Amino acid sequence: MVEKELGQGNEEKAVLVAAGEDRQIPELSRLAQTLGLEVVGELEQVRRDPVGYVGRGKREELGELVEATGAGLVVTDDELSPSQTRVLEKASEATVVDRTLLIIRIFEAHARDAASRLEVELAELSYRLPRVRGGYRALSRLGGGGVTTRGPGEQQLEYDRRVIRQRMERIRRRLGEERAARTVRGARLKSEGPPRVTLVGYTNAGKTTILNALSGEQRSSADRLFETLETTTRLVSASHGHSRNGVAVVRPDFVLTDTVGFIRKLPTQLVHSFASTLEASSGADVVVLCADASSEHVEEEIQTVKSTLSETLLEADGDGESRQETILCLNKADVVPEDRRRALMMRYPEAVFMSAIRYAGPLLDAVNDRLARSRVRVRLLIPHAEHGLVSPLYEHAEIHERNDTAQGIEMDVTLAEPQARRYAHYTIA
Ligand SMILES: Nc1nc2c(ncn2[C@@H]2O[C@H](COP(=O)(O)OP(=O)(O)OP(=O)(O)O)[C@@H](O)[C@H]2O)c(=O)[nH]1
Ligand SMILES: [Mg+2]
Repeated sequence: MVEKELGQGNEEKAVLVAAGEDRQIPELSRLAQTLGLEVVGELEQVRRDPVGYVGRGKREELGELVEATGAGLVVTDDELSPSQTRVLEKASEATVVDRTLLIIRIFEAHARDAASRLEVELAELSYRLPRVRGGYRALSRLGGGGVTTRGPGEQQLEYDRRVIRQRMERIRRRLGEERAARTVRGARLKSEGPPRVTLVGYTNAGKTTILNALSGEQRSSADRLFETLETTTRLVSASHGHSRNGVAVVRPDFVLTDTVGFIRKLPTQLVHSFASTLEASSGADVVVLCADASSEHVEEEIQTVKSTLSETLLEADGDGESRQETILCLNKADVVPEDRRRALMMRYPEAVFMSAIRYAGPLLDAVNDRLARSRVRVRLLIPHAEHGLVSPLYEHAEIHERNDTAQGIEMDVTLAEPQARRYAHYTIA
């Protein structure tokens, strides 16, 4: 049997199949729709079947449903083994696309910059590698065409696998170089820059909308899953803020980073696509965990984000800067019914409730509070050789006194605690 590619012929109609206690047909349906598929049927089963994902009886039912609806695609809520895929394709006589391939295709469609495209390609290749059989069309992209027209002999398959591995190796190298460059830029920001705030959260929670609201940017936000596939950093300056009760508040500027959204059952092949998201959150002074308060599964979504972050942050750089603040931001309050809203406020008493499309001020206040709460007054002695460290202080700190001495520039300043930590080397009694 020859595998077909997504989105051909009548392959815009899909039947969804979800098995297992943790199945979520509505989310799978949104994923499918994000890719432009029309969902024409749904089938669920409590238990996953090792042979064909769903049991024999359900598979027969699936075949009938596919025939009745004219669907060309079957989309499953979990990643399948190659043999499960074959069993399901045989039973349904349709192309089977599992959750992993579906998400990879969405990432592919939404990747905008060169790095995200490489990350997605790497994900697709590692998904494909154990599934290579004769006649897989996607290979033609690698070998400049023609690869798939040859026979599916063992030698050919070995050749295909080798081509894939070589390509993966080259992509990994390229991404490694970019990562190194990012680290250098990051280190500079870290020592000199204003405090860093990072937005993380489930896909579609409203992160980009929040970035736009706070920074006056116009990044693309849309009611699609995985709209953002790259991290963006913007300066939020005090002038965008608002004074409380007309009293001018001394506030440091901060840089705000928008990141790639998470999802439950995240395909492991896509870890590279989250590298910069994870770097941005491990390096942040304040992490804002955004959640869609109107989602029926908001608790689980918050938990998914927390556990994905903590699993990966455990391995993050141990430079001792672990005093990270987290703010939970429950967004889309405008579409949350009153009783649900009260329940969530009880459940998350510390959370900031707001609607980013109406007014993101409450979050700005919370961030500024965290940053201001920790403002400290210190005396610094900055050697003349490092006078470049002085000018950031004029931008982000309150200067009480400055004396240029023989040893260096002596300064008495008040600044945000995260920033003070960066100047710890230069503190004097
Ligand atoms: N009703 C309502 N909709 C909102 C609010 N904030 C964002 N949205 C909508 O939610 C959808 C997703 O918003 P995005 O800002 O793209 O979400 P995101 O977290 O960046 O999503 P990804 O980039 O896909 O991870 C868009 O249609 C927004 O207009 C809000 O406060 N209220
Ligand atoms: Mg976004």
